[in-house]
Amino acid sequence: MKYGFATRAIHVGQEPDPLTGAVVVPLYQTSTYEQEAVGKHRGYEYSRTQNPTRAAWEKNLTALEEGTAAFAFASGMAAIDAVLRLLPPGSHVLAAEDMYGGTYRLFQQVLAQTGLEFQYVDMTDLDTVRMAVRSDTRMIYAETPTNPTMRLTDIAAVSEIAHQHQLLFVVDNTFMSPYFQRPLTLGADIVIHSVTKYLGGHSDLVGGAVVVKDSAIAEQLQFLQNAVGAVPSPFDCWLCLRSVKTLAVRMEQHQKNALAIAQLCEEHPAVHIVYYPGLPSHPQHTLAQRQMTGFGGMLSIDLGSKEKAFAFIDRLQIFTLAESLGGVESLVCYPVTMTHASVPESLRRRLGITEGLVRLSCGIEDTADLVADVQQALDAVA
Ligand code: P1T
Repeated sequence: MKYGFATRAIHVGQEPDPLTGAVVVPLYQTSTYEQEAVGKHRGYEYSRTQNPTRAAWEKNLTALEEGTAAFAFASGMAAIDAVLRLLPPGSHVLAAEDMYGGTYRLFQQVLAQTGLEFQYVDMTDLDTVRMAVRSDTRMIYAETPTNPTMRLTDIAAVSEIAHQHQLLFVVDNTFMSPYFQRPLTLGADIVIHSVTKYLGGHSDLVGGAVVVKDSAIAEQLQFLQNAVGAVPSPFDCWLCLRSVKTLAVRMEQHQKNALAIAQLCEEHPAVHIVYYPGLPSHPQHTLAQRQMTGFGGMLSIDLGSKEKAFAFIDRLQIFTLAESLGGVESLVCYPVTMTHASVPESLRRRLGITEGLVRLSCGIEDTADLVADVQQALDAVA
């Protein structure tokens, strides 16, 4: 790891094309490759299995997360599904109770039918995690910070618990991106991304990724990527290669905007609770400072009621009401009926996903404009 993050993002896997000197990785929009004779080819047979544009993107991702191999998928959900397929039927998985609603739905409504057993625990409580490990547990699965209430899992501490029991520890690093957090360097075995978010960064593609350290796991994932076939198109990989070059500068501006809005919300009488790990009032601010190099562009606020939440969303001018996050444009989302509709109401209530909760994905617009927009919308509901 000779170079810094931004240099790696711009150059690793993105060397000038040896054939023509093109400084941008060519888009190999092809499904198949000529073979000179049966079985005699240049390393590429079929684009589900290998594609040079995808290979460049995977090489880049490997360098950003400081892993040994990366695998691109057609969506974040496809990436998560591939990782869970590493486990034999009958495996017990300790999963965070606080996760993206789609992950919970995949675990409960799809994978639980295939012989995996999921137990949901409070990952912020290490004793709970320790006590929940069983003889048939094979994996610990967490998202940190969590979507949407920004709770943190102590990656180094949970890695230690996992490794004491020979379990795989998987971290969904979507919210921080590798720019602000690199779980593999803190002990995690597998990192997952919804590439749709900060890595893609422009709300114009859906993608996923898995990055690993261990070569045996890499081999299994490579097999699954080809055998199951949920791969991204060469064009989407090409868009990712383009997007990732600006990841470092984007993340800085996302964070600057989120911090300014979080500070405003903390002072504003209309806001009951602010969830942002960059605020000293966040219960895990010290852990955030220890394991992350920044706090990201996501925050959630609780306005106390559905009526106030709806009125606030309605008043916003720059933030667009939409699912997803991590794009250059600011988005607002209502988790109860949008991203977390698949989570049972009792669990939602316990996690703080209330009718008054609103999630903000702060884009990279001018800070003053976003702050003014949130201020006027809050003033209207105060
Ligand atoms: O949408 P997809 O690319 O398949 O990724 C799923 C996913 C995985 N992990 C996390 C932490 C996520 O937030 C998501 C997708 N989330 C949204 C669509 C959302 O608005 O929260």
